[in-house]
Amino acid sequence: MAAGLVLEERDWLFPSYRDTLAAVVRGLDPVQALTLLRGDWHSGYDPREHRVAPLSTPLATQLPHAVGLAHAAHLKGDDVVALALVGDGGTSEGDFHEALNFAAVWQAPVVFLVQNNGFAISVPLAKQTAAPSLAHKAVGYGMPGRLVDGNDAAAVHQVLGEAVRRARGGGGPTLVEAVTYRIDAHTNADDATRYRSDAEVEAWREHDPIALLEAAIRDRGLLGDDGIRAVRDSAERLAADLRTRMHQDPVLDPLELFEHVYAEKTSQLREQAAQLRAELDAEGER
Ligand SMILES: Cc1ncc(C[n+]2csc(CCOP(=O)(O)OP(=O)(O)O)c2C)c(N)n1
Repeated sequence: MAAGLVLEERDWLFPSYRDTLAAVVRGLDPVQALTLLRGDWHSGYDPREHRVAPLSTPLATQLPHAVGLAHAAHLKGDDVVALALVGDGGTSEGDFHEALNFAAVWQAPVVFLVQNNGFAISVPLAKQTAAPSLAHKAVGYGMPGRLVDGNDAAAVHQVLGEAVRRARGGGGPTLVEAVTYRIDAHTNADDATRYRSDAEVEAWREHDPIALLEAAIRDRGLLGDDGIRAVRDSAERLAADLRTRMHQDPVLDPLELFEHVYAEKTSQLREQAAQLRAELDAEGER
């Protein structure tokens, strides 16, 4: 969430497939943000409108894209920053290496935020890397690395804010590792009890970021019971509205499949589209 808050309107967010909340904080309708996961469309929104790149299902592919955009902005003299999000598992991809290397060599205005939630599906971090931390990897690329408690929203906001300011001021890229924990299974096809203990999960529940944020807000006297209740109620209303709208089954034109694959359709795509149209017409006549 903090990731979506540190950017200016002109900046760009490059989310992984997981980062729908950061996209919503950038102003996207949650239904648009979740369209990809429903499988209806490659992207449920116009990336240029909100400056949110399409959610990226193949791990880490968004990182070189972010560097390319940031480098281009830098060359054009635009003070645009790109914030690129990735999971701990994504850091093992070649794209991670290429992106960080190019970013540092070009001093591109890009910030990499690794959300280290301990697991890539069933693979724990210890089987993913032998580095002392993921933030340490920054040293080898020649950029600053920052390690932050990912469950402390204010700390994440501060560290990311500094990194974004640094990038905007010409100071180049930063790698931020935010340490957190995946309380639930990866998906409903994943049985997390097969590779971790209940005790481990319970220990992390004590560090629930929402509860910690609520406590910090109360401690500072920013909100009392009524204010907290109002926030909770509005979140429940948003979730209920989202469930209702996600369950509506939109009527989709199968021929949309061929849209936006390329800026201009190739001859093969046009042929395939014509073939599908003929098949659909034949079905309709049956
Ligand atoms: C290139 C690639 N390989 C494998 C997958 C399958 N896959 C989807 S999610 C996932 C784990 C991702 O773990 P991590 O990067 O730590 O992110 P998290 O989902 O935990 O936020 C894998 C292996 C994929 N989407 N892309």
